Amino acid sequence: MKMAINHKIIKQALTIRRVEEKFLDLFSQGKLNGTVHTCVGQEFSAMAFAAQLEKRDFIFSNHRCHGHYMAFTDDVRGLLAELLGKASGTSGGIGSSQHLCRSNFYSNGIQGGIVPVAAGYALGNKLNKNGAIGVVFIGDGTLGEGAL
Ligand SMILES: Cc1ncc(C[n+]2csc(CCOP(=O)(O)OP(=O)(O)O)c2C)c(N)n1
Repeated sequence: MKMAINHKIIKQALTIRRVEEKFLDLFSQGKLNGTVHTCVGQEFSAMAFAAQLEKRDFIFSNHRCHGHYMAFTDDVRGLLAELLGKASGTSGGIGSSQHLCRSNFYSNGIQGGIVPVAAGYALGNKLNKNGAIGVVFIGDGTLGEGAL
């Protein structure tokens, strides 16, 4: 089977990798505001999901949310500023790595906590009849935690 190469997706996945590597570097220098969990190796899953979504759709992500955020919002500068604790960051510089909130994207590091929140958000959307799709990202280590 012949597969088309989508250069835009590859470029964005490489951007995600570079940003994550930069975060690891900055963290080891003690320059980040808070902790950092990267999504190195998971860049294409972020791109694959984001490519299927529209602006009205929404994502809830977990502690490894940077790639999902960049893929969905394209807001690399906001993410960089956020982890550096700057007011221009995604969450005003106070949320840091795990608490991103902008343009229908939300993240939280409490394992098992985002699924019921996303379900409530989806219910609100359903009541509004806007037809939005919601995606929740969890890892296998989250199964058995909280409402899961
Ligand atoms: C309620 C809760 N308990 C414990 C933790 C600590 N914790 C952080 S990451 C993690 C494991 C996550 O595993 P997984 O979802 O598979 O993601 P991975 O980090 O392995 O990619 C745990 C238990 C947490 N964040 N929230």
